[in-house]
Amino acid sequence: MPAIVIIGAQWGDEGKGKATDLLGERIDYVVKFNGGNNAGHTVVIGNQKYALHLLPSGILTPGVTPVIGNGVVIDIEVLFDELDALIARGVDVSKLRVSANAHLITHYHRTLDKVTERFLGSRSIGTTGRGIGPAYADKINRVGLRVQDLFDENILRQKVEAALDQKNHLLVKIYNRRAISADEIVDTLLSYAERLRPMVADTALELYQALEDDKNVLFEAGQATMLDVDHGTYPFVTSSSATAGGAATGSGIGPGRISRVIGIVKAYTTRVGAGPFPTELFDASGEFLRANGFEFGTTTGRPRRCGWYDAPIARYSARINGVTDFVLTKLDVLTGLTTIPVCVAYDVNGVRFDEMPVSQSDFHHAKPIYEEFPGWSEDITGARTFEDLPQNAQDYVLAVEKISGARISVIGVGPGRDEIIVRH
Ligand code: 2SA
Ligand code: GDP
Ligand code: MG
Repeated sequence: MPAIVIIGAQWGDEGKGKATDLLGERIDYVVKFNGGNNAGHTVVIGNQKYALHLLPSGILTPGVTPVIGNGVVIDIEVLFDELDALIARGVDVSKLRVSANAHLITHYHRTLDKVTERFLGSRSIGTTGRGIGPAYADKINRVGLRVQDLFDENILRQKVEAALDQKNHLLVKIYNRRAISADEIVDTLLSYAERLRPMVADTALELYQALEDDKNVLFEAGQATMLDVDHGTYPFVTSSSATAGGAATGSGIGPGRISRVIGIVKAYTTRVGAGPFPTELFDASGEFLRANGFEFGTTTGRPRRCGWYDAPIARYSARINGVTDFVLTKLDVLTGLTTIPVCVAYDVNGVRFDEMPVSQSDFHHAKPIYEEFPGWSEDITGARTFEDLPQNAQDYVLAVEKISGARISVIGVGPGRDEIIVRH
């Protein structure tokens, strides 16, 4: 039975949480496979708003088994806080499974994230400051700590000491900070072990068995294609695999199991943090999108940079991820605009690019080539079929679909759970 992957097709915050929630009732397992508490998924259910960071948003659907896969980096304190907040609101979190192979974010990762960003100055990435990059760097450097290390104090101490050796040198000598004590880190981590123990599992095996038993497994990406460490706008990316391929490596299932890849794409574009963004707006239109779309970071509260829809990015995402269906979110945010520009290609120093340029310097210099579509002023939040939309909104969706590389199966017309149009 199918493994379905949900990915962000732009720079994140496309509304992935809502798409997961939409599929939730048919799903047995929801797996987070990359990133950590840098993610922010907002889900609105009735008059309740939930902001999830480390937990997959499927945790809100009764009966679903949420899984944190090996590809995730876990800040255990944040995990417990998030679980406690959900428990206080009556959400059943007892089924959560956490991979024994997932890596840990500690105090020194958070510290390094912040001091490195400060040190980079004008070249900083604009990270969320949650320790994500340093934790993945340790993983790749083979000095990371894993969930399973919490259950062997000797090993844990050796690993923490090895990891701190170099870091303390850096912190003290280069960044002029105090050294971090291994004992402090070990004691804190050990204090989490007993609460975590019953959740820890061989999640790759459990997911294999679930798929063998014809269960429906949904993989929920954090961040997005353009923030993927391999396929995004490097170095202005996060440090994990946010594309569909990451679902396999970040969870331990075979890639052949994946039968559907759902790309979530906003009807315009946003980005938080630094890096190139060809359709970015610096005028009243950008303010209009930010205010109407409430474009502020779910995790950090930072205002998001806003711009028009970028079709070459959608096509790139469709190709890199093997997108089978797009969910086009936030169409309602465009209501009230007289004309809506859509970027159909780029001009790079006089040369037309129909596809994302492979050279980052070309992408930094890319100027959008726009086609304009007439807008609409009718409130569309009550539309539940495609035909309920005003003609201009229908035409906008069809035009965007034609140039984006996959069919648009669902349209978001408001933040609420039922504010959607299902086409296919
Ligand atoms: P990091 O912290 O190392 O992952 O930052 C590296 C870059 O990745 C971007 N990034 C994000 N972009 C959009 N949304 C994210 N999640 C939160 C949200 C962000 C927030 O849902 O709103 O609250 O600010 C997210 N996480 C990481 C980040 O901006 C850097 O450009
Ligand atoms: P994620 O990171 O992709 O999960 O997205 P975020 O939750 O960070 O940001 C998406 C925001 O858009 C959330 O506040 C959602 O409630 C909201 N949202 C999702 N779909 C729609 C939609 O169709 N219309 C409107 N107006 N808001 C939406
Ligand atoms: Mg988000």
